[in-house]
Amino acid sequence: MTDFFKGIPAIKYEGPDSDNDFAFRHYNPDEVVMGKAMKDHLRFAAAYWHSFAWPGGDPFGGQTFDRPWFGDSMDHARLKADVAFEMFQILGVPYFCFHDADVRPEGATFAQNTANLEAIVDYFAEKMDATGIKLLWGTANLFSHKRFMSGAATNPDPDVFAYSAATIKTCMDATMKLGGENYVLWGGREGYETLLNTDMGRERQQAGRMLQMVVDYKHKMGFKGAILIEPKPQEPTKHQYDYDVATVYGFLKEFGLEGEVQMNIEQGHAILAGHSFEHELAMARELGIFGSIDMNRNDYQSGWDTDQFPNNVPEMALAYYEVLRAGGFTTGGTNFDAKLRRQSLDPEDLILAHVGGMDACASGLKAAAAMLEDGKLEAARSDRYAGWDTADGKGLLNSDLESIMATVVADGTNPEPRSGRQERLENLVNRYL
Ligand code: XUL
Ligand code: CO
Repeated sequence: MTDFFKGIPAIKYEGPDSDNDFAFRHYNPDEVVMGKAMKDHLRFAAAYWHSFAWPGGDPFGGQTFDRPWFGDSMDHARLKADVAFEMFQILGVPYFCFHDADVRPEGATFAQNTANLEAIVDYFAEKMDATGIKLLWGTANLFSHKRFMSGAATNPDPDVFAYSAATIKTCMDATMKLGGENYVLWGGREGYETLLNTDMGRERQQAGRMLQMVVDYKHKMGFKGAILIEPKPQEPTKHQYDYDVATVYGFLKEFGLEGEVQMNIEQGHAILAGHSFEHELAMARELGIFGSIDMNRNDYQSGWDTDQFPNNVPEMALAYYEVLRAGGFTTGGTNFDAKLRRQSLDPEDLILAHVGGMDACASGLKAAAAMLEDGKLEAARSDRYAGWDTADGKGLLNSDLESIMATVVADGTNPEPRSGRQERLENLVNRYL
């Protein structure tokens, strides 16, 4: 045991009336919601990078956090792992997620990086065995080091493509070894800063080819988890190729990968793309590529990716409504891709941020389940489209313009506008919150 979280107890469910800050009011892991325990619906994961690797900097100032594991040695990396697993246990999160660069020191060579990663993977394996905590997903950080400044797969320099491919292989191996349930690709620098120096056609081909190689290797190694792409429209690059769910779907189709790759959808990225979170989730569901979520909250004024812990229950209810409509998670889960504010210095801030986020997710889930079980919202939706379920409605889509016109003329078709009932439905949704 380290003493980092000294004095902080394991967090337990105490119900909505509790006035204990270190307790769940809504997240009751074994409580059954729509026939399934809450913990199995939500499948919470803590993100290594924000909680343990981020020093608290912003564009105007550097490190604010003073953590005993900040340093470049393997000893630091092991201490970081010790503290991370202590946090996972205090919170009772069943999963975690990591990038290679979060968990191992940066070596002078590729071989050193690989050796460092393998050593930490062995260390994780012991801790996972001892605690029962599992890996939701692993990923490669192909964006922080300066070698990736002009992209990873999309780099103009083929050596960077090669270095990136090799790094992805080591991270897929690590994920497989730890029994990870998914492997994520977020194209942090797969985009461009200016078209003046960018060969967009070539870069897209490179990105598509890299993804095909990832899928080929997944099958070769017998990885049973899902390959997930995490869309984001901009930041760090001005324009990123994986802009949003619909854009990525077009990309997958082009490279023949639509049956192979699903989406990891992040709240903040949806907002940056000018969408709501529920729009992105619904789009993925309709396209059959829903996978997992990165749960956080984006500031609506700042225009950049603030990665705050989630606390907006009404929005989360609509998000989990779409997750439930998609049939819930299979390999995916709710990963807190969220970081403290840089003034939140204390160990207890880290715990309470997650406690609040987990509680808000649980409230959102319960409201979403109630909406779905009640069925009023779905009944209103079906009613709105009822005409399409009639024989005439169904026949229309198999018809042609000439026959349709003949029918419109013969029947004297003259459609009457009907209310969309938006306010009524908004009022209905608020009743479940
Ligand atoms: C960045 C982001 C990443 C991915 C994993 O905005 O969300 O942390 O989740 O690379
Ligand atoms: Co993310």
